[in-house]
Amino acid sequence: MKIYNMLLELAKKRASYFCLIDPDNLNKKQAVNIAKICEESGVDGLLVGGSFMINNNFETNLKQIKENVNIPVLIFPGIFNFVSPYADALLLLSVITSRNPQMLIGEQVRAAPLIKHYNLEAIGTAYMLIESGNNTSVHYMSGSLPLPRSKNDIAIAHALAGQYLGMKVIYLDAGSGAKYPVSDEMISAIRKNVDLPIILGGGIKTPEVAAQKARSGADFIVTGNILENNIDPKLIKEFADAVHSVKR
Ligand code: 1GP
Repeated sequence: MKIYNMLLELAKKRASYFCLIDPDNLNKKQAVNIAKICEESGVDGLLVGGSFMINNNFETNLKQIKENVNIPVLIFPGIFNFVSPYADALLLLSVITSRNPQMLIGEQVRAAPLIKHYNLEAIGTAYMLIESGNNTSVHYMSGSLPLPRSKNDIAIAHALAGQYLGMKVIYLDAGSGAKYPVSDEMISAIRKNVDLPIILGGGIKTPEVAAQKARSGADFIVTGNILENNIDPKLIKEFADAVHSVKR
């Protein structure tokens, strides 16, 4: 559990900033360029994946990214066709807010033998999909009804269930391109009740909001969309600095 232990150590000191790279629309050169800019701008780690792939370039881009950066590279699988040895670890997501058995356990069963074959570190992740004001790809592709954004009590119960089931991290996601990120109130309600590290993503558009979510109790802030269209190294650095300013 090398990467998981590293995440725990990071979370003890300060909030961390991860970038999500969706490799689908990138060629090898673009994927490497984005990954390097992230590393040089202070990003703590990369998630690679997406909820939908049209181009068959996941593994090629992942391998290129892994070979060109030193920060941890984690697979963030939408569906578990995306198991590959070219990563430091894989977030083994179960969409615990879903009642779709394929997303709760079916995909993971398909992935497990390959994870073993590659001796890949799998980090059991209680993935919670939160209503976000619009219908995002992950809502649609996972066939899951998101958890209502104002129902903190239901969110706490799900996060606790994830913890008691032995999962290693909570991932609170409003979905890529979310209109509204997960609320500060929901993050702090979960933080007060659950000991696991919290990863938070979806709809984070400014460094200020990223820092606010970290202050509310999220340990790892993830952004994806801000990397698309004209990646701005200065903005990435502002995100990293804002998130890193939140100490524990
Ligand atoms: C990762 O879904 C997020 O969990 C990424 O969201 O693309 O909206 O930043 P954005």
